[in-house]
Amino acid sequence: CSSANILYPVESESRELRTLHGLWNFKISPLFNQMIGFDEKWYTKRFDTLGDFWKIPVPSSYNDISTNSTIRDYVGWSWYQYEFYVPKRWTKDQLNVFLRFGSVHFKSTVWLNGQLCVDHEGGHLPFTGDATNLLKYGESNLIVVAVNNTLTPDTIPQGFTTFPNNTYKYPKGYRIYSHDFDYFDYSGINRAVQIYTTPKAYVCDITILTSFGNNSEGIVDYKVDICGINISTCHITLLDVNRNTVAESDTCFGKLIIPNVIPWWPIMSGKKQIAYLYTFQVKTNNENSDYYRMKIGVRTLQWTSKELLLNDEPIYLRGFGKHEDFIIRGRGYDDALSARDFYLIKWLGANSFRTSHYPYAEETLQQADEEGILVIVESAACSIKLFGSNLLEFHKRTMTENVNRDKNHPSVIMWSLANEPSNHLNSSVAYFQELYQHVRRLDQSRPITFVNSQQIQNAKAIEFMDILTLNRYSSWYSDSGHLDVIKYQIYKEFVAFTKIYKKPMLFTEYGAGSLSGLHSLPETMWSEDYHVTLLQEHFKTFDSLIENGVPILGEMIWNFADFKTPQEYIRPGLCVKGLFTRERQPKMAAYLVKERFNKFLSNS
Ligand code: GCB
Repeated sequence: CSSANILYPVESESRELRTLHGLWNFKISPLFNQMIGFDEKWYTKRFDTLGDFWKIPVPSSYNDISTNSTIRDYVGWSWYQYEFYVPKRWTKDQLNVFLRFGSVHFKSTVWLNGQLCVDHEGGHLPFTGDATNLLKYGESNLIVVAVNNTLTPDTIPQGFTTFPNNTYKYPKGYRIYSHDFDYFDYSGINRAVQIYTTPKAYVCDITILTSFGNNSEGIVDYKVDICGINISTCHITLLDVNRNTVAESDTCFGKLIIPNVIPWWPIMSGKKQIAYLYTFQVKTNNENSDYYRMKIGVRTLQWTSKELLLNDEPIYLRGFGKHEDFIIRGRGYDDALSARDFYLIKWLGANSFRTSHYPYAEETLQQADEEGILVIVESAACSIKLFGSNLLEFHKRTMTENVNRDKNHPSVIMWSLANEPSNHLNSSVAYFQELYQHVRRLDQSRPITFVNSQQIQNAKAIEFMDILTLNRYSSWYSDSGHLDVIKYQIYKEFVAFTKIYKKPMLFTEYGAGSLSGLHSLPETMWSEDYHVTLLQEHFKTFDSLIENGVPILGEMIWNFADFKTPQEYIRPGLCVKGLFTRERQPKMAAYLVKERFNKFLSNS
């Protein structure tokens, strides 16, 4: 009953959409009886009849909702359950009903009324099941989701479970679970759960590629896939913001020409009209037509050995890495938080961010399209180090899902295959070469990279990428306290990388931790003053790289806001390298960055 149908669900005159949000029933399986839910068929039973259950909101991570540390730190099979009604007027011989999850971390199996509907592996990406024949129309329905957040050496990202033999130190059977990334691995149903209807023949995929012709024409090459029933004609209409038709066609595959096109430009590009979006409207040509609408921007993207060009103009990226992270809800998607973040991004004068270290919610990319913010979409492969063939297959599969999901966003300008993988081993070189080719086949229109932190002699797989990247914590993790070495070290490394590989390089991470309100003169580590001086020293470095014609593509600070980490003694529960606190209030460094980023606008 599963379906690859992944288009963002929308309402239209042919479709109804409902969210299944609220307080769901929640149970966890005991550590040493992990299969109990399957053995006892929890997917057929109401949890309130089984006892020992919690209430957990959806969407939200489950970890920080309750006061119970077992739930906070839970790794294994957890179970969610919800009851909902489906209207009588939905009749299954006339329409399809799909059940869609925006993201469940990590692995999930979904039952509807006791019957298997869909399963999926990989957090941060959506999946859909066909619920048409499983629902009870005009009656109450029971949905049960089993979620397992255990990461292994064969998953993206990787996790490791060991049972130490040392009974002197640990009780018998003690489990130690670890991973190499530093963010808290928030789990559960993190994004929207929706059911929606479509006619029997329905639009199930759209692919758009835009360019410019002569005489200010915009060109939209498109392909619309219809599923369910074989229909070969559609009516396509392209509307401007006033809902006036600017181009039309009667084929599902073709080209639209827009006279006097208004291009999509990123924010702060000095253009009067930024982020202009047209509406691409599809109507299937049959008796019971399906209608689907999607916003698109007309822009081009090219990359050379020196530059990244958007609409033929060089782009310099001013931004940061972020996290989907907030108090209580963890990685649970929240419109209020997302809106606040975009206000802060614009306040800073930034033009870009990287979805470190996993694909972000589709709603975030839609807002980036609307606001003209450029996005590097990163896969969830953070800190991978063992490169087996299972991992490669998994990685390829998630990249396919990711490109399919995000291919039409004008804001998405680059794919990042991974963050800080080991890439010096022969196995990793072959791995990234094959992965690059896979993604290149899926999308020819965007540059592909991974984010490198290795020294030049070890950064071997970076040679196959279109863009060079570098994460460096000069005067923080190395030469702590020595603010005077930053320019000396970073400048040299940039020149060396770009000379050898003859490709432009993006500085993807640098930064310092600071505790909001902690001051020290002269500056010392962890103070806001040190944070500011460290950034200033980097700014001087970037300015001289630009002045001397070294091909630097941009500067991205680590991190936009403080975020939660696992428990450890080197951090107070959070990575505090944020320009903003976790509550989204500015630290001193944010004012400095605002001043610098806004200068780029006055110079453009
Ligand atoms: C890095 C990682 C990032 C960490 C950061 C840090 O290199 O890419 O995920 O949060 O360092 O603060 O340690």
